[in-house]
Formats: sequence, C-alpha cells, structure tokens
Amino acid sequence: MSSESSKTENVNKDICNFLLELGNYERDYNRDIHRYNAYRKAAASIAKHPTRISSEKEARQLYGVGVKISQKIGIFLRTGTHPQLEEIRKSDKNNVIKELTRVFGIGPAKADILYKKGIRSIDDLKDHKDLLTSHQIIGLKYFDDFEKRIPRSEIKQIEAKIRKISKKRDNNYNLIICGSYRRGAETCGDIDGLLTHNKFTSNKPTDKNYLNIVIQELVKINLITDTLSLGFSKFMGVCQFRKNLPYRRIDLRLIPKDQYYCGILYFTGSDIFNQNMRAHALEKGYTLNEYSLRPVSKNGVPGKPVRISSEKQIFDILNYPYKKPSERDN
Ligand code: 8DG
Ligand code: CA
Ligand code: CA
Repeated sequence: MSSESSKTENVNKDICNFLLELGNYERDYNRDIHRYNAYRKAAASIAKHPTRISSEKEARQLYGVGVKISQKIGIFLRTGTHPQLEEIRKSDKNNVIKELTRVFGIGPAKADILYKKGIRSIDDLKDHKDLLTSHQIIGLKYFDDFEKRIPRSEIKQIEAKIRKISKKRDNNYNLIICGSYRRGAETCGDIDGLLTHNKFTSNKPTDKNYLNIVIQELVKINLITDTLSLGFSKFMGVCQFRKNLPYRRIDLRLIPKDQYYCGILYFTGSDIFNQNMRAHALEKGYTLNEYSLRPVSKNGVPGKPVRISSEKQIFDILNYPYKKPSERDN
C-alpha cells in the first residue's frame, strides 16, 4: 500500500519487500496481527529512509525497527535472503492462501477453509463458486480489475461526478475522498468517499436514508455497478467510470456533520499513522476514534466528545505535531 504511494524513490525497497513478506505470512498463516503490524511499521519507516541501509546496527536505529527485526535485516543484507523466508516460499499451503486471499472478500480464515476443501488456485475457485458468498463471487468476477491500481486522475473524475450528482439531488450533500487519494498518492487501491449532509448530526436521529438516496442516483447513471453491502452509514461496492475502464472498488460512508473531522482524520490514514496517533492520544489522556475525541477520566471512563472545528485542532489538543495528509505515511 505505502510503497506505491511514496513520492521519492525507495533505495531500500528490497528490505521493505522482505519485511512485508514476513509480515504477510504472520497475518495470513499465523493470524498474528501484532507481528504483522510490527513488520509493517518497520517497513514503512525504512521506506522513508533516504539512504541505503547497510547494517543491522543502522537498521536498529530507525523508528519502529526493533531488535529482532533488525537482526533479520542483518541476515538479509549478508545473505540476500533469510531461512524463514525460504521456509515460507516452500510451503504449499502458504502459497495457496496467498493466492486465494488476492480475491477481494476472501480473508485468511476463509482461504484456510477453501484449502482444506481442496481448492488450490483461482481457477479451482471458478469451478466451485458454490463455496463462496455473493460478496466473494463479485471479488472473483472482478479479480483482474481489482488488482489494478486506480490512477489519481480517474478518482478525481469519479469524485467530481459523485459530488455533482449528490448536490443536484440535494445541495446539502458534501463529499470528500479520503484514503491514499487524500494523502496524495498517484495511484490508489480503492476509493474511500465520505459523505455528509448539512442537516444530519449525531444528536438528531433520522429515518431519512441519506446514503441510500445518493447510492440510488449513482446506480441510475451506471456509475455504481454492484453492491457488496449497504447499511445506513456504510456502502461497499463496485463502480466503473466509463465503459472499457476497469471496475473499481468503492466505499462510501455517511458521517454526521459533528463527527466530520474525526472521520476524515481516520479515513485518510494511513492505518499505521492512525495507530501511532491513537497511542499518543491515550498517553495524553484522550481516546480518539473515527467518531470522536474524548478525554478519559482517571478511572478510565471516556467523557463527552470534544467539539472539533478543524482537523488541525485534533493535533493541537493532543499536542501532536501537525502533519499534512501527504505526510501521514506513519
Ligand atoms: P490503498 O487503498 O491505496 O491501498 O490505501 P489506503 O487508502 O490507505 O487503505 P484502505 O485500506 O483503503 O483504508 C482507508 C483508510 O481507512 C486507511 O488509510 C486508514 C483507515 N483504516 C484504519 N484501519 C483500517 C482497517 O483496519 N481497515 C480499513 N479498511 N481501513 C482502515 O485506520
Ligand atoms: Ca483506499
Ligand atoms: Ca478502502
């Protein structure tokens, strides 16, 4: 995710890929999300390092790189590989799980079930759609397209279109695209849109289906082609900007106006950046999530949400150095 979006050339790309491969293995095979995060954090930090790392010691000095990971980097630098990596690459089950989890909607647990049922490849899956949910069948249908990165220019056009259609329906709608797009990436994995409506706030319950209204309009003009899921505040689906262009994964969320800034902060990411900022918030006696920033009392009970009027204000309250979206890789 972050290697594609980095703006300067990464002279330590081989080391990052090595760590990400070990990390993915921990996530997909051992379901160890902590180890996975540790590898990702180290890789993100190394990706930003401007010069070539030449030793274990040098790696150890970087933020987010612990003793064990730096030792592995030392071995990788000396030998060009690592015994653990060789093991992973030899394992048939791991390779199958790696292939099956490339289908959107198939996670490691499902891949494991499919493996046990004898599925060994994407082609096998095509003959056994009965083992898949409707969600996963869509993932399989658009398998090739979903692997393609989305050029920034295309998202920009999709953004303009959704904005125009929703505003035409009701001028109180506002749209912002977050995720890697807002961080300035030249290509993105999917589209993460946040929708607000001037009359929709968290303290005023409503039975008006603000999100569904927009989705229906987008279906009408054939921009949205498939729906994976649609609830009151969250849509997941597929869109196509123009015939002959690839089908793209799109998520749209409706957020109450009063939760707008915590929402865009969260959905802009990166996820590593969010984790770090949330950990910092806790140290400062606050709890931060996609909805709100709340002070935590001494006995651990979160208080009322702070009224927020800009994204920067969240940083200021937490005494956390402000980072522009393009600087939020970790
Ligand atoms: P990409 O799509 O170009 O690969 O990168 P991305 O836009 O950064 O990733 P994403 O998976 O689409 O997630 C969008 C944002 O949502 C992400 O930047 C930060 C936030 N987010 C978290 N944790 C998680 C999580 O566990 N899953 C997802 N989907 N998003 C998360 O902070
Ligand atoms: Ca995204
Ligand atoms: Ca997304």
